[in-house]
Amino acid sequence: MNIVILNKLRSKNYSNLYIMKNINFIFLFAFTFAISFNGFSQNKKQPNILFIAVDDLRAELGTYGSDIVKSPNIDKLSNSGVQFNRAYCQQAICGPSRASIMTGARPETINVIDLFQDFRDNRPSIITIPQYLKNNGYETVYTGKIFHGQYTDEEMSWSRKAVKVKVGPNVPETEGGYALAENQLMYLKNKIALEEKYGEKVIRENWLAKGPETECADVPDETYEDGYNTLSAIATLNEMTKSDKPWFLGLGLLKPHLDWIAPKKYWDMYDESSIPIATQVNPPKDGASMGLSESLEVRVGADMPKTAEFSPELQKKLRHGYYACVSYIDAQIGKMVQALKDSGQYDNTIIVLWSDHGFNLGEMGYWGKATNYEMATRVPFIIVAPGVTDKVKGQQSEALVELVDVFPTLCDLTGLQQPKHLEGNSLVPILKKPSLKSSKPAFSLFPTPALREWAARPFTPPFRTAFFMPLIEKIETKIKTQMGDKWNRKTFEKFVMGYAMRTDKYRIIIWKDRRFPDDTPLFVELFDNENDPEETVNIAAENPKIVKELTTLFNKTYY
Ligand SMILES: [Ca+2]
Repeated sequence: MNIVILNKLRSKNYSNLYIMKNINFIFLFAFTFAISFNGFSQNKKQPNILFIAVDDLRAELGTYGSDIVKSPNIDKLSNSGVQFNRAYCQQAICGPSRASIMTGARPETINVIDLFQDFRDNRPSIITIPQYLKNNGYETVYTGKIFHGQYTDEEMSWSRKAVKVKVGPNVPETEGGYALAENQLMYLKNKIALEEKYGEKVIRENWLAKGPETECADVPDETYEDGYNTLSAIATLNEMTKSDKPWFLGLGLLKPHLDWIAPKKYWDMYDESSIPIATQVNPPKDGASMGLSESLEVRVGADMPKTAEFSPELQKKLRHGYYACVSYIDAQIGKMVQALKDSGQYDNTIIVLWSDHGFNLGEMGYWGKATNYEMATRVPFIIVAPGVTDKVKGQQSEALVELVDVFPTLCDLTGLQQPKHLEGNSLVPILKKPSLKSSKPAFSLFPTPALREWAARPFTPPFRTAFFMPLIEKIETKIKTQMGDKWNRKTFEKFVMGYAMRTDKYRIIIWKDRRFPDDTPLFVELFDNENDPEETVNIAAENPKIVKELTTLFNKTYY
């Protein structure tokens, strides 16, 4: 019965996107031998770079002190290089964070502060990491998600395409990202129901059609994109090692980004009943009302409550899904690093592992990533640099560092001059001596998270009137109550920016109208992260002297 409905729905052409994806998936790779007579080179002058980007991975891993999360391969990687314990993204959402690390420039510099801006429109001639390496004799290639969405900078950053691989007959097709028929059905039914109610355009443009938020299916790793992309990255690596050219290989893993879908064997690594849930579930006391949204992105799943709180059982299930996804991508990282070792090039390859931002799994009562707080801005970050980190491998750095530091670091490690536009600092001194202190604070920003969570752009008018309307009204009421006569929807939607600065001891978040940066801030939050690591209380009002000092430091170092 279900299959009949499913086929009927399919025949209505409801899922072109996914069919297209599957065509890619089964595309037969025509194997051609490009025989190189240069032979294998073991002693290249310039090192290769394996650049592993993980989507929405928070710093909750074995090697970051978690007793719950199973991440043996990342833990091993950390023991082979230097782990940064206080690394921060520049904006806790995919597009801006990725555009920033890849260009080595801050989100405002490239004017990418939401998911719908292309840095090439704003800074057409800015140089990206792979582009710079390509211009300096590197082969540059990626699989999966390195840049966000459609802004892949195909022509300028990359010298070649990744190898497409053939997967076996035991890999099922997915629809809506789901492998199980009942989940595919739930996705299609939900999509049709929503389109009938709100119109096809609203649903498509706001990405509101989903199936369940989680899936546990007994399928091979290659059923889902990360498993496939890892195979593709390994095949590409093996092809590139036939040449003498140094290479930059980006492996962009899509999990643990929503939906929390992973093969069953990774779910089986956890006992759901013993997974702890968040205990600090309140927004910061006296915190900014525009600082937290209402978990809209997670709520969009077909099986999720649209306005109600999440029960403890649901929270355990969601965490279970997130952790299964972490173990799934961890296994892909293990395969990739093993393939690098098998290729004979491990000793001449820099490995960078990073995530574009963290994620709140119920902490502060919030499920999502769009904040200026510690949990969402802090990221796991590990560098293995042969010849540099060998003597200090396994050490961990407590220095404050930023993803914008990656570009200058890679320049130093490859012996290339740093392009002039770079806004970060090389981390090579810290890689050589991980006990070094920070030389600067770390900066993150986010425009009015409460009113922009979804894609970091102002909610579109149809989105406001679709099923999230009651939550959006709740958010606006909170902001109006706190901000009084400063409230103006247009201002808060379009122009308010939260600037976060993390120092050794504090996090300050200065909320400003971007049009008037020299005016008195609209609101200030101050957290004592040394004594209040969960950022439970805004202590700005009682500490005007510290606020003044940190504001001065911010004005001096950020601008
Ligand atoms: Ca992301």
